[in-house]
Amino acid sequence: MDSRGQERLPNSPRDKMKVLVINGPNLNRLGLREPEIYGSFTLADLERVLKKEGEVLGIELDFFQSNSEGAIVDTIQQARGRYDGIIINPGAYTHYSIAIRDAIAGEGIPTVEVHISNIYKREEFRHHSVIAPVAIGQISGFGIYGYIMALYGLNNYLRSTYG
Ligand code: CA2
Repeated sequence: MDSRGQERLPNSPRDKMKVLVINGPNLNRLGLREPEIYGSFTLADLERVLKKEGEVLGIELDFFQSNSEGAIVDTIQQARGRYDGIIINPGAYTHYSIAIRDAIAGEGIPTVEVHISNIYKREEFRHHSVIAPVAIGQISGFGIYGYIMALYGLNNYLRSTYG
């Protein structure tokens, strides 16, 4: 809903485009542990960098991190009508959360999946994503820069699809 209580339309000229960035379990530890895999940027650093990039593109960004599957599902459900797109790193839920996959598919909000590490170069159990088939695309292996790539990809997708 927008400020006048109207259903929000994707990329509506009425107000600024809004994107929600969701980070799943353990990503609150970014920069604090395993820097050789996930780098030395903290989650707060990532949010600051993305916010700035959003300003360049004219996109307002909100951020959510949770270690709980249910909280992530609730957040995706509540995003309908409020956000034009979602960028999600579902963490380990990537590999088995049918609940998060169903929420993304059910709400129909264009969603980009991001992984900091290259999941295909790691253990075999990380090679499969149950989220990928309901995402518009997946970015994996570019460190936190992958979130910026996702923002640009989503921006282009939304403006060319609805603009
Ligand atoms: O590469 C990614 O972004 C992952 O989504 C990260 C998940 C992992 O389970 C996926 O297979 C790939 C794990 C997130 C753990 O994040 C930490 C960050 C810093 C320190 C410790 C954990």
